[in-house]
Amino acid sequence: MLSQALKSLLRPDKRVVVLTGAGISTESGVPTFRGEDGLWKKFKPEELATFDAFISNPQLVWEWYEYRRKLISEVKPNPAHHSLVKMEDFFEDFHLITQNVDGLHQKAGSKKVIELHGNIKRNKCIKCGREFEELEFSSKEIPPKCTCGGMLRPDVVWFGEMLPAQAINEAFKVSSLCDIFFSIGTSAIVYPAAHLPVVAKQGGAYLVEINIERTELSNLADEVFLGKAGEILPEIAKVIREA
Ligand code: BV8
Ligand code: ZN
Repeated sequence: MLSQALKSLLRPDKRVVVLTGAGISTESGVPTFRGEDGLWKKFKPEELATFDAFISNPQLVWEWYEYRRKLISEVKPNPAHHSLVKMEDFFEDFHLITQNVDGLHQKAGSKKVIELHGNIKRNKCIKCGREFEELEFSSKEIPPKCTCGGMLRPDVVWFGEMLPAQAINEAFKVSSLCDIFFSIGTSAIVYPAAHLPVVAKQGGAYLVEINIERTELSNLADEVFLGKAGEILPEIAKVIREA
């Protein structure tokens, strides 16, 4: 099911970049942002995942993240995440960029992960910026307060907020230089992440998309695999092992 063109590129010396989105975690049981089982149907993520929503209703937004953190703490990586660990070991120059905040790539054993949108496990103070990995104290208040008195928020990138500069700069750099770019389980509509495959293509990369449906990116891709990441990636990892 892989084209000869892609098979001939799957060599250790090729520079590979992978971009993942919520679709790679669905088979672990994490609902996507926009699918029919999208998070919290009554709200659009764009309405809840914003600083304004948090300031106008900190309890609601904090509870939403607590609900998601609990859900994520109970799920485990799926074959798609594990295949990417094998690919990281196979290619000398491999970068994994994720839009996800669920930490499942790290849980699966991926060593180098560029987290564009932060990590749902981490919190930070909106006043002094101090970061708190897991909640180091069980404060009764919702949301909890920092030692400086400031309110804590999830350390994720909300809509309208800048992405961590180091992460997005590195992501653009490696995407512009790679030989193969895999866009996996993302609807490719959230910017600036959605621009990365375009930059890769402009840099001469072979663009591969893996998704259960076609997206805005499909027409630009050199190869589109329509199907589940948890089934397709192990196939690709198998071809690599036999290479
Ligand atoms: C920025 C963290 C500006 C939070 C996330 C108007 C007003 C304000 C901003 C904008 C605007 N118009 C445009 C923007 C920019 C905005 C944007 O792009 N909006 C979109 C909606 C148009 N972007 C931003 O605001 C970004 N910041 O631009 O800053 C700025 C500029 C200068 C100076 C100051 C500021 C910040 C974006 C980051 C937002 N945070 N997450 C949280 O998680 O709570 S984004 C959120 O969406 C998640 O990270 C998610 O990963 C991401 C992208 O969605 P996907 O991952 O693609 O998930 P989705 O559900 O959409 O798709 C899943 C896909 O998987 C589907 O295609 C499905 O078919 C597929 N799938 C399902 N199952 C499988 C599968 N594929 C394979 N196998 C399966 N089994
Ligand atoms: Zn503080």
